[in-house]
Amino acid sequence: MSQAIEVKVPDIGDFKDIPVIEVFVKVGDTVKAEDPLISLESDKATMDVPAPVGGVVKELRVKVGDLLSEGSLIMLFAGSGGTGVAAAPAEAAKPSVTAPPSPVSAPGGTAEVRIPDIGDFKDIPIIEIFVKVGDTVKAEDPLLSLESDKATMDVPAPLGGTVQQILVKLGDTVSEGTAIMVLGTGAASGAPTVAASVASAAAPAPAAAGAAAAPGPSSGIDEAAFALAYAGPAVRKLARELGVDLGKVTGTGQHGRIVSDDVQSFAKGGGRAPAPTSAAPGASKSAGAGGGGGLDLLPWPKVDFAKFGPVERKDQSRIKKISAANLHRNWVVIPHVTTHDEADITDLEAFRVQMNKELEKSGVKVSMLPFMIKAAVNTLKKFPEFNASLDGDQLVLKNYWHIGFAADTPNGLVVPVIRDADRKTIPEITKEMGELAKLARDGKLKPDQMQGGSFTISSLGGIGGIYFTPIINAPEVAIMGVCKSYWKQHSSDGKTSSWRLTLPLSLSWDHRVIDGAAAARFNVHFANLLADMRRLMF
Ligand code: CAO
Repeated sequence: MSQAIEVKVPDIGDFKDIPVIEVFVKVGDTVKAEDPLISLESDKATMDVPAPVGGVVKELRVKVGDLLSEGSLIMLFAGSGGTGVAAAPAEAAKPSVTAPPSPVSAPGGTAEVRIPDIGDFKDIPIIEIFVKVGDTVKAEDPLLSLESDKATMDVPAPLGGTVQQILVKLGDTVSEGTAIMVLGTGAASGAPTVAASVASAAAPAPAAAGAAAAPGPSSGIDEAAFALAYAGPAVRKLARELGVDLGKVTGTGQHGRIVSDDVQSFAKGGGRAPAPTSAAPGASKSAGAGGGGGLDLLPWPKVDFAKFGPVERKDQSRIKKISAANLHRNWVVIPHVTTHDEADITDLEAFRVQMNKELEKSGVKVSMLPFMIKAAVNTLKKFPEFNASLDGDQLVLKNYWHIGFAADTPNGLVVPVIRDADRKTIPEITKEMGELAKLARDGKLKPDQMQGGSFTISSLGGIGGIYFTPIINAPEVAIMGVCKSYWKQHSSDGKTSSWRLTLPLSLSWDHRVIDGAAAARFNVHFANLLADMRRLMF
């Protein structure tokens, strides 16, 4: 016959009098070993206390709001193991700890830092370790970076402390729960006593191409929002099981914490994460039959190319893989239309050459692109729906003018952003562009240098071509593509003509937001500005 087991709060370091914020079980419930029983939350961390062994809950000794410390009795438990031994459950179970969103340091002790919930990603290689033994880190400081073929994720410190041990090395592959470091977390950091497994919310960093981080491989869940949601490990697990996108759930717990009831109500209300749209070529099923939602494509042709001649295989670069996923999504989701036009830049080119002579000593060499950025800002002010993003049925009109520019790098395409281009002079934009383009080529652009763009210019002017169809950099709604200027004979009356330096323009726009007439007007205004920059003053 089984005997009652006292389940007590295990060793939780220096945490004392911590309020119970959630009780996951009730009397009569059958639980398995490691199932979460209660959740505690201090101002420093949230801890789920798991069942030390499987069994049936006989008596609950705590309720929400009670203050507990190590050794406090939580519940009486009829163990299912049949040994009759009141094992020392408190020793067996380690709480799993999630740092709350506020960047705070933990009290004394040490904590083992584990890879947090990173969605469906598994066996992800470590591409960078930002700290070394002895370093002091604050909560949220990045500890290391992981890179899957879908996204790059920085794993931040869940709490402040000193790095005592690094348990992994570059190239190691890790998954959720892998122990990566031991942090000394305060005065008592010399003594490695607490082995709380610390699982913080990772913030997957949008890695490239100026677009949002790629979603997880198959869940249809916004992994970045999921990782950042304010919820403990048990609630995260429940959300995974129910397919709920935590980022969309409103927390009703203390400080907006998401509790299991929130997840359950969300799921009951039909709030499952939407099924993922296929990013793989031709991988979609025939959802089209259900009402036109899917692409209903033929399977992607599988060809043994070696049958036809020698071949080599080469992995796509990280940036290429990320931009491919983003470009594919943008192309498939956004109804693109491209309107072509041309600008007479004869006078502007003469002015640019003149200015470069004058600026020679300063080392600044201005290309055509900064003028286009200024012209774009002015045009966007006149046509605000181009400086916008769609959010459901609403258009978000931006009162800032952050202009992205596509930069070609040895590893692929990235889109650095010139923030507040409206407030910068042409030489300032030139300088910043040069710095950002260099960082891009060296692979050193930081995510925030590629974020926040409200409109993008893609210039192939230094290379060639006449017209092309740039793909919109979602969630923006338009992109200006320009190619190489060339001399072309123009006539304004059909009788006389002159040779003019002509810049080909290709404006792609989202037809859900913009109409053809507006796009044509946008191009005309933009071209008129380039033809005579004095118009910027009007
Ligand atoms: N017509 C004619 N010449 C042009 C021109 C144009 N529209 N635009 C630039 N040039 C000239 C420049 O004046 C410069 O000439 P000099 O060397 O004689 O001074 C030369 O071409 C090289 O310019 P640049 O490319 O270094 O400078 P930029 O400011 O025009 O562009 C950058 C900077 C980073 C945008 C560019 O280097 C780049 O990466 N472009 C590619 C963008 C891209 O790949 N887009 C495609 C996206 S879709 O896949």
